[in-house]
This record gives sequence, structure tokens and C-alpha cells, in this order.
Amino acid sequence: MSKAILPLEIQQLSDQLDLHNYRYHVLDEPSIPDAHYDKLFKQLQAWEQANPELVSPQSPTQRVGAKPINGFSQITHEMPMLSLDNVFNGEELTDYSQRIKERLGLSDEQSIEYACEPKLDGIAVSLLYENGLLIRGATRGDGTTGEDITHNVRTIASIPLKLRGSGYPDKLEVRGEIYMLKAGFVAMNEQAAKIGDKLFVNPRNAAAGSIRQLDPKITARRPLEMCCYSVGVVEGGEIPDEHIATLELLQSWGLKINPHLSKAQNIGDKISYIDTMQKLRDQLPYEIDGLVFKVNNYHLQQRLGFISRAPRWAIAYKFPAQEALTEVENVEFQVGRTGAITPVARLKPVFVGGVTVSNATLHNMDEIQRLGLQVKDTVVVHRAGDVIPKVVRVILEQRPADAYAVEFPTQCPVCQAEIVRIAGEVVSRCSGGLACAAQRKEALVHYVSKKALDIDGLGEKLIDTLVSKEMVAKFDDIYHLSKSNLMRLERMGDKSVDKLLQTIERTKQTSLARFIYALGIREVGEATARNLAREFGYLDRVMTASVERLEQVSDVGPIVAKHLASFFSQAQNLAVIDSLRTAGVNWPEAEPIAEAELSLANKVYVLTGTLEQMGRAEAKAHLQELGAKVAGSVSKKTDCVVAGTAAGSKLTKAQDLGVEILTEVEFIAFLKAHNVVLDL
Ligand code: I6G
Repeated sequence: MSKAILPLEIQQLSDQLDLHNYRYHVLDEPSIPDAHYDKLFKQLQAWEQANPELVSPQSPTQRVGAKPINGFSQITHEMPMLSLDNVFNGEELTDYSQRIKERLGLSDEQSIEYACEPKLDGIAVSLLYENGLLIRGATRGDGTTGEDITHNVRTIASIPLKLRGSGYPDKLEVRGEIYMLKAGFVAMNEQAAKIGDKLFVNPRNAAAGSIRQLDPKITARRPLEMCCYSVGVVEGGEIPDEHIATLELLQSWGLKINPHLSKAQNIGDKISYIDTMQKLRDQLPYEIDGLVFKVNNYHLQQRLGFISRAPRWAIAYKFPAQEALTEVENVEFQVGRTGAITPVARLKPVFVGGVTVSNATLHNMDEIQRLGLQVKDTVVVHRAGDVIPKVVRVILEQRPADAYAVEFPTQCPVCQAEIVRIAGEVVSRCSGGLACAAQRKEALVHYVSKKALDIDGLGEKLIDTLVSKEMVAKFDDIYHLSKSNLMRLERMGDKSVDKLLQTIERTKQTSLARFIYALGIREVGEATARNLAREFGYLDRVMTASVERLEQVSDVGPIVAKHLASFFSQAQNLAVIDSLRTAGVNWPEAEPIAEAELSLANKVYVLTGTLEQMGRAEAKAHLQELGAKVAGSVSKKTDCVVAGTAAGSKLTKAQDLGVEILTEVEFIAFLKAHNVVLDL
């Protein structure tokens, strides 16, 4: 086939679009706004419409083929696509590493370098490039025979239609995983729900369904990506003799690789990679079901060979399953701090996400209806990270004959006050207010919590006892607890009582932000409380501010402003604040600092990697508190990058650009030096 000669400016336009596509989808470092890309794209499209005979199949406009296909044809993999053996814990991984050393005849002192990679929860595929052009995409199938999905892989923007640069082999097979981003999956299901379409169960199923479409226009609308993890057939060219170097070369040729690649020299490195990735797992924009450790050197891989259908030189470290089936034994109703009534499913205990779960939140009555859940149903429970377990699906086929519907109570299960649901709200609430022991207890638990007054030693159990014995009803009662009264309680000895009383005394000295947060005003979280404290400087000014003035505070919308104004207009709340001040609770007050005078005003920070001691949201809030802007990507405009563990391409880029880099330890020292109150 002779190659059409394009006018120079059109070739340049096409190359420019390829470059921006690569920067956006592969490197995650866009350099032009989306609108500008769209403008260039339309220019190329217009020219191609006028010159249809000169349109290249590799043009960035040609990702979606014209017609749907009739069916999938089978392909045979020239080199079989293997699966991986699994291990499930550190001990099994240690045994595996030891076996590999023995097989290679290495002593205990000698080490083998491993490549460490996340294992994406998607669909394994093979891409075939000849002379740099994508000629075929195929599913793994049974490892020997797969299905031709070329028409669909062409629609995925992170898969290049032609390789970039030079030096690639004449024939190159690249393997990897096609997956759907979590956010794209949620948005897609929301859209499907709106129009009454069937919902996908999880991002993996959605990805599988999307690449098995006959019409590539449908696939093109799905938020799919592909990450490469190995090469298959290589002919007419060379690749490096190490796995990670090969992946980096693939990236330079335009293929996406995972940014969380790492090297491990020993089992300790592997275990710390597991720790890091487990902490990062929930923040990743895609799902991973484990990690993969591969002997990095190809010569050693060759010496190790294969056992049945799996390479000996690689092992998958599987995370505990995040979903499991169990039975709903009952549905009970809990009363929260603001009176919200939350249905909770009591479950037959089940091991999921690494722990035994026996309760799962059902959020509200609408959620029960959405799930179509009845007591005694078999359900799928999902538990990810430290998130509260959730019922995600009912298995209707397994509904027993004696299953029965959940009835929402009309009276509070704790104080018997009427339950009300305000029109337009999904939440039903107990109308008992602080007369309800459950609300009183939850309000107190919140008041003493770490981010509020931080009264360590006054835990939920002790508050339960104090409330039920009517020793504490309001916040200020905490400051009137006496040693003799506390000593009468079970398991409260001389020492623990002294310690608790000292903590209560010490924590009277607090900050305005903590105090506002501790009051437990509806929808006033930590960040909002911090913003209020920063903008007003004095509690009395917050208390007397109008709804309009409150709405000017960052993070405060009309609803939060109304909650604030309403809270401070109620006599009983003012009385509690007064009593707390009288009891000695105090905080420094000062004129607010204008935004431009904040120490990090006009500075741009980027957070990357895992911060071990504080969450990203917290780190971001602290930086904003000091006036900094927190951006998502590193550029010449970045003033500083805070790099946690397993930081990837953002850190490398910051190093290349000579941007200041702070480790987490340095960042914490920096915040302390700027008088930021930390909850570590
Ligand atoms: O199924 C897999 C997922 C991820 C893999 C894999 C992988 O590397 C990150 N690597 C190989 C070599 C194989 N399967 C066979």
C-alpha cells in the first residue's frame, strides 16, 4: 500500500494532535487546554472532509470506524498469553522469593531485582504493531485463542494508532490491561439509571462489556484506558534485557504504563511496596485487585521458565476480596448526632476486605428501596479500605420464602419522639433534639473527638455510661465531673481518673476552629470550621454574622450558612457556649489575616505519593489555610511538591524542572513552623 503524501501543514497538525493525545492520555501531563485541542481536531477534520482520498487510517480523527462489525473473529496468539500464580500474604511471598533464589542457585547474601507493579482489575489484551502501526487488538481469551477487537481498541485514546519516535521492532506485540476508571464507571451507571438501562456491576464488568461491542461508536463513548505490562512477540528489532527498562521504552513509543512501578531488591522492599500500595489503593482512579512481582532481568526469567500455564518468574500478590455474599439477619435503626435515622443491616458475619463484617450501613429508606432489600435476603457486601461496609446488591434469585420487607419506624427507637422527614430531604430525623439520649451521646462523642476538643480517654463507652447515669448531658457537664464521681464507675481507678481529669483541664486551651467544629453544627466539618475561624478571627463575629456574610466564606453555601445562623440563634446553644467559656474553655482570638498576607499566598503546591501521617485532604486543607493553591499536576508554575512514598511521574517531573521538593517529614516540620495545628 503506498502511503498518501499529506501537505506539510496537515502532517504537522496531525502530529501535533498525536503529541497532545500522548501528553494527555499516556503521560498525564497535558500542555494545552481541552478547548484548544478540540479546535485543532476540528481543523484536521474539516481538511479531511475536503480531501477524503488523503485520509490516513492512523489519523487521530479515525479512531471510530464507520460501520459496526457483524461478529468477532477468532485469532490465535503466536505466543500464548499466560496467567499468573497467586500468593495471598507476606509469608507466601517470602517462600516464593526463597524458591526462586534456590532455583537460580543463589546464596542467601545474593539478591534478585524484582519489578513491582499494580495488578489492574480489567481485561487482558494484546496489541500488535507492525512497522509502528497498530494492526490488531485481541482479547486474551483462553490464552491460546482470543477475539479480534481491533475496531474497539482503536477507539481508546491511550492506545496509539502508530508508535511514536523510532527504534521499535518491525513486529511488536504489547500486552496489558484495558480497564475503566472508577469515576467514569459511576458516571456511566448514573446515566444508565436515568434512562432506565441495565447497570454494570463493577468497573471490570463494564470494561469487559465495552470492549465486546460490535459497534465501535459505543466503545468510544466508554471511559476506557489501557496500561501495558509486558511484550509478547518481538521481531526485527531489540528490546532491553530488563522488564522495567522495556516498559519505559514502551512509554517513549507512546504506550501507557502504570506510574506506580517500583524496584525491589529484597523481601523487605516488596513488603513495603505492598504497604504503600494498600494505603494508596482507594485513592487510585482505577481498581486494582493485587500487585505483581516479576524478576526484572529477562535472562533470569528465561532460566526460570514456566510451570504449566504460568511464568515462574512472576507472582501475583492478591488483595483480599472486597466483595462477599452474606445474609441480612435484621435491619435496625440508629440515631445519629443530628437525629438522622440510619438503617443498619445486621449481617451473618462474613470475611471481606480483610476483616469480619457483621454490620453494613443502608444509609436511608430510599437506599433500601433502590436496593429492593428485604430481611433474610442474600446480599453482596462491599468493604474497601477503612470505608464503612456497604450493601451493594441483593441476589433476588436467592430470596427465601420467609423474607419480609423493612418497615421504617415512625418513632425514635431511643426516645420515642416522632420521626420526621423534611420535604426534599432523603434523611428522616428524630425530633427529640438533645432530649434524645442517642443524640446527646453522639454530640458528646463528637465534642471530645480528636479533631474537636481531643479529650483522649473520654471514649464512646465511657460517654455511654456517663449519659446513661445522667452524669453528663451537655458539653459543659464534662468540666464539672469530679474525681469522687468518676471513681465510682466501673474500671475507673485512681490513676486513670487523674489522667482523664488532667486531659480535660489541658484541652480547655484549644483553637477557635476546633471549638466551632466541636459544636457539631450540621454540615460544618473541619475545613469549614477552619475557614470560619480564619475569616472571622473571633467567635462572637461568627455568631452574629448574617447568612449573606457567612455565604462569603469559602466552602460555605446557602444551606451551611442557614444551619450556622440557625444554630447561633437558639438560646439553648448560646447558653451552652456561655457555660463552656465560664468553665474555662478558651482559644486565642485575633484580627483575621487578609488572604494576600497569608504566608503561602500566590504559591502553587502539588501533593504526590502517599502521605503516611496525614490524609491528602488534610494536607490540602492545611496548605489552603496558609493561602496556597493546590494543583493536580506539576508545571513551571509549581512552587513546591510534597512527595510522599511511591511518588511517581510528578516527582520525576518536579526534579527535572528543579521545583522545590519536600518529604512528608519536612512538610510537617514546615506546617508546625507556620503554627498549623496538626492532628497526627
Ligand atoms: O494478568 C496480569 C496482570 C498484570 C499479568 C501481568 C501483570 O503485570 C502487571 N503480567 C504478566 C506477565 C502476566 N499477566 C502473564
